[in-house]
Amino acid sequence: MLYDIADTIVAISTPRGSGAIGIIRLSGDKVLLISSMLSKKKIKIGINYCSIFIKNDIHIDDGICIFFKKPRSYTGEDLIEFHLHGNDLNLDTIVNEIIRLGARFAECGEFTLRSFLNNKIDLLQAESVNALINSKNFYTNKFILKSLRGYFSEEIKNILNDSFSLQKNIEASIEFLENLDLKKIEILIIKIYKKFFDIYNKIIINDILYDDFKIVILGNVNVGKSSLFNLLLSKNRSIVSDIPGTTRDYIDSEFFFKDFKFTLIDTAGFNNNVNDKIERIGIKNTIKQIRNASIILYVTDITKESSENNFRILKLIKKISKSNIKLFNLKNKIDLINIEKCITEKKDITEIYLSVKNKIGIDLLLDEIYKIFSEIKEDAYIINKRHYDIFNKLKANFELLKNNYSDNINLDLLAEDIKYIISDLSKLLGINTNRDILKDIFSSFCIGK
Ligand SMILES: Nc1nc2c(ncn2[C@@H]2O[C@H](COP(=O)(O)OP(=O)(O)OP(=O)(O)O)[C@@H](O)[C@H]2O)c(=O)[nH]1
Ligand SMILES: [Mg+2]
Repeated sequence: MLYDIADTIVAISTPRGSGAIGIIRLSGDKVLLISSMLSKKKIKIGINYCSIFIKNDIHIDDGICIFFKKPRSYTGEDLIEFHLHGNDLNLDTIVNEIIRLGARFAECGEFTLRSFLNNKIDLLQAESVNALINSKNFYTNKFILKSLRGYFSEEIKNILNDSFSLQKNIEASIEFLENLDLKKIEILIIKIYKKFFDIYNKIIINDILYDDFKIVILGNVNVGKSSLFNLLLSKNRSIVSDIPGTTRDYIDSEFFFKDFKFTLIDTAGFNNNVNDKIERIGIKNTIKQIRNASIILYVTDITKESSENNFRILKLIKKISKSNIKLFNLKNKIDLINIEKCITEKKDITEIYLSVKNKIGIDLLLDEIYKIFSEIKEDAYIINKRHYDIFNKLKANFELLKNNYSDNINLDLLAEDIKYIISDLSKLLGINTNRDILKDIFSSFCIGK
């Protein structure tokens, strides 16, 4: 069951703690009445200066109150925002007073849910609101904003409308064979198939863009991992020494590069004969880091490495890391054998010959990392796991639709295929979505959004 959307709801919409401004948001039929009681004045549409009074006329704050009259508000209902001083104690007290006056606490994401239920936005847009709030990467935001503004939804709606036309044509042909217009059905199938794959080729499900983007530095003891970590961060964060096994635990730090924010992680080196208990724990932690990594920098010492060992370890890393991992083999310490910096591609591994100590070849590495992002086309759409699963089902059904048409036209099969396609396109937009699924999606939002 979804919560009662007839209630008037209230929440603090700014983060907890002390702040210059704290915003309390109210939505529903009673907002005007409650706000007038709270401020002892008549609230007009737009900005109102107001004082806030609680029980027995205690004057506790001054601020502004903005009234958005339905349907021209975020939720599509009457909505009021109080912009007050950002003191948790005051804000909590005022929220309790608002509840005493007839509102209830908003559930997570309930303001956005109401916006969705009142057809202000569709589900793809609602999910983009949450993605934008939680985005960990500046570069991601312009892609998310595009979905939030409805461009992605427009493309999906367009295919959905064509799918309805196709469905109508197929059903009319099944019912009255004299209506059978194979040419028209074929044109429509080709049209929606192409439109779908145009979009499918633009979608990216990628933690590179969505999540905290983790770059993990791995390798045997003493190869120069901590030296690289410090060099990239431009500070001596990790201890460097010529004693093998200097780094025992992993160390992480924020790493800013151009428009991107990463988490850079230095790890304990592997050792072929792990006999120390702490070292074993270090390696266990390293394996955890490999699983969460988006880029792995596997560092080797060019004077000591064996290609057999490298091959074995790289294979192992690939096995336990994410499928879309970007893997580098950094062949360090070229200064010791006097060779030039260079870069080569070997299957899906990029090899870079460099010297961390002498700062040679680091530019090659940074250029490669930058490329991973800059290669993403401007017209890409970033999607989440829910969308990705639906897109893959759609892909299979579009293939079936096309095959069922070209093999030997069976109208009943085509009708079945298009029914699934319409159902999945609708799921993307949140049309006729089961309330439990909605609750599940919106429960990951924060309170007050
Ligand atoms: N000649 C040379 N020495 C380097 C280079 N990079 C690092 N070193 C040296 O290699 C030694 C080990 O460096 P670290 O950065 O501590 O290596 P590590 O991989 O973190 O080692 P552990 O934490 O023990 O696993 C230090 O003496 C570094 O100065 C390089 O490019 N050339
Ligand atoms: Mg180290």
